[in-house]
Amino acid sequence: MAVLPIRIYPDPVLRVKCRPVAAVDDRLRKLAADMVETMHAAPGIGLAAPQVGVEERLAVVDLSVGEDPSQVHVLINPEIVHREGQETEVEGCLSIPGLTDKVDRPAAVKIKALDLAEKPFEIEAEGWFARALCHELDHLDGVLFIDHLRGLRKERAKRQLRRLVTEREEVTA
Ligand code: K1U
Ligand code: ZN
Repeated sequence: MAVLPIRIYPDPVLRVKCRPVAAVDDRLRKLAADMVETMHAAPGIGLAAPQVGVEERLAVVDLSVGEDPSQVHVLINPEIVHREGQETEVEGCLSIPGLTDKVDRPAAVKIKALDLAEKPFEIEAEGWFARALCHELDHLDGVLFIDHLRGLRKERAKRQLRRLVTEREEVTA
């Protein structure tokens, strides 16, 4: 297994609508394992394939951040089939380090996906689990949490993002 480099905004791969996974083979199983290791190392509660430069519909979520193996979820070709209610919490993104803001998300969701044995399964999630799943599924469509901000929050985030991008350019120059 390996810790992969995480792509950072404004990397164009973060804006791609990812293609469905065609087959669960050794390559995909290794990618999923590497993504779990990368999420734990970050540390984070989720990670989507485009964040490691892969334009395929694969995401991992673990609210225990490596503490409880039973909470590791690998989702292949996931879809939201039901959403309910609304909650607002502050969230961040491993691809936008240094920026957090309040985001409205469904309070509960039902997700359909394939597991690593290519078997369909459903997850019913609420609270932070639902939030993490929605955040990761957004990544698969090239959507970032900043896209959910409106009004003054959006303007403030745009200013902060410009500053973060400039700071990174200075560091990498
Ligand atoms: O996809 C990502 O960028 C990962 C992101 C997921 C996420 C965060 C907050 C709300 C919804 C989804 C993160 O994991 S950011 C780091 C984080 O939230 C965290 C890190 C360590 C312990 C607990 C949380
Ligand atoms: Zn993210």
